[in-house]
Amino acid sequence: MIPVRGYAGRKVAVLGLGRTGLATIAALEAGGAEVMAWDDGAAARDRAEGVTLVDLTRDRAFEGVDLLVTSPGIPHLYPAPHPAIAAAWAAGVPVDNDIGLFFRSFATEDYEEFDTAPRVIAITGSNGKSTTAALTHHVLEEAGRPTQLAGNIGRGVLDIDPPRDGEVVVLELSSYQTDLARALTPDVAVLTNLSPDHLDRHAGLGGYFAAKRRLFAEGGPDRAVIGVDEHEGRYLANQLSEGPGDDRVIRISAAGKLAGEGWMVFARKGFLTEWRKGRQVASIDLRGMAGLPGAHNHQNACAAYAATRALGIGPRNIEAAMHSFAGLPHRSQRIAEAGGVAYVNDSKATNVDAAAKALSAFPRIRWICGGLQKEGGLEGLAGATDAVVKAYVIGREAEAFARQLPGIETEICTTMEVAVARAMDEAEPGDTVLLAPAAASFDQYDSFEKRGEDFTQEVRARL
Ligand code: UMA
Repeated sequence: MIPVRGYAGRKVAVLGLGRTGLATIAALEAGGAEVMAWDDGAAARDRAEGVTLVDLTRDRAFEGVDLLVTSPGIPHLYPAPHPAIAAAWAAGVPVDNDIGLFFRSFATEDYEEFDTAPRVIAITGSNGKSTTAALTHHVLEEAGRPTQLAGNIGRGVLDIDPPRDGEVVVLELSSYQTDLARALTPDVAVLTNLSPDHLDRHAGLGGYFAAKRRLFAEGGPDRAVIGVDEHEGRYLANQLSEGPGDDRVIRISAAGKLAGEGWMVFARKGFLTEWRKGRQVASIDLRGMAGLPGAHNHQNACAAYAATRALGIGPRNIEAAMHSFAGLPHRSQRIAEAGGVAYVNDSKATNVDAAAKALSAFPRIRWICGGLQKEGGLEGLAGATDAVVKAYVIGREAEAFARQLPGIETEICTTMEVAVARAMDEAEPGDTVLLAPAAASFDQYDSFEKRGEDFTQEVRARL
């Protein structure tokens, strides 16, 4: 755990008692703060043993309080601020999150004893940030660097162990986390890509991009790795560069060759290539890397390559580590192969953009899709469904979902059980049965993980 500095003997309120809240309370108490906490859910309050509970929505709850620390899943501004957050504002109490506390508390006096100061790589983006973070962590591990992985990927950032000599902490950060943090000072910051997501929490795409951009605020990272396949990435890279040859910015792309004087890493036709000062420095064949199928994973490979190159890891070490990367569960995860048919679980494709990327990674797809639709409908799938032989639609609103898939043969299956059974019955050698829902899971499951596990179970039960 990273003890929080600067609040010894002071009163701190914590809102939310999930992974973030519990790790934050432990880290605040280790730093000597007096902590009180609240969660709107009775079950979460019951689970929080030994925590001083105070209803932060009651009158004068913030009297004498020095700070409110909130959790990423709790709206702090849009669509409306949580009442406790609004009450903290009214009482003049600063509001921060665990990420802000982490960046204030990470560096300690112990650094003086270290030969190599610890570093932080922070990774954000709409899609691919978990895979990029896990791959970056894996490359560092394989290269023999002490490293830890935390953040949106599932471990609260304050939960990690104090850094060792030469350690690299890899953080996956969501827009919820970057939006609110009062300190954001990674050594290397990464933006994988940008496409609409979480628009309700950011009042639209502009607010969403603004939240992610905070990671790159002027005077921020020593190196910025930026996906330039969208306008926003190109704009950000341009804003951060002094000129075309400024190699504090590493531009990455999976959409084609990048040209110029600067530092670039791009993937094209299955090859990753690094260029610096107008010359090719290294090239890696990504084809056949089992943990990184498809152009979207090649973009993740470029981001992880650039982030680890920025810390001095050599191309051949990175290549070897990429070969041994197993991929993450629920993200283009090959769960079985039988009778020439591959079964791939991409339950994490909760939005249209992520699903479109998965659909471009395989030929001849029997596509299991559907669930709780996000804003914007399925328009983003136009042109992305060429490899789909047939769609097997699940979800409570399966018929409405199927109506938005013109030009594709569809079957309303509603449940995962039926969808898997039908897709398996009809699959031929060379096909891929792909779960890439293009929708959230909450109409039928607690989480995308549960949906992916259900798919895996249904497939395995029938093999
Ligand atoms: N709660 C309230 N009031 C509310 C809303 C929630 O009291 O109005 C309480 C809930 O009852 C619950 C607690 O807040 O007990 C949950 O807090 P949380 O939703 O912030 O969840 P954590 O367990 O703290 O997990 C969070 C991230 N969750 C979200 O951003 C929604 C986790 O990312 C992250 O791994 C974890 O911190 C550690 O950093 C998950 C996620 O879904 C994977 N992220 C989103 C995504 O990837 O799309 C952004």
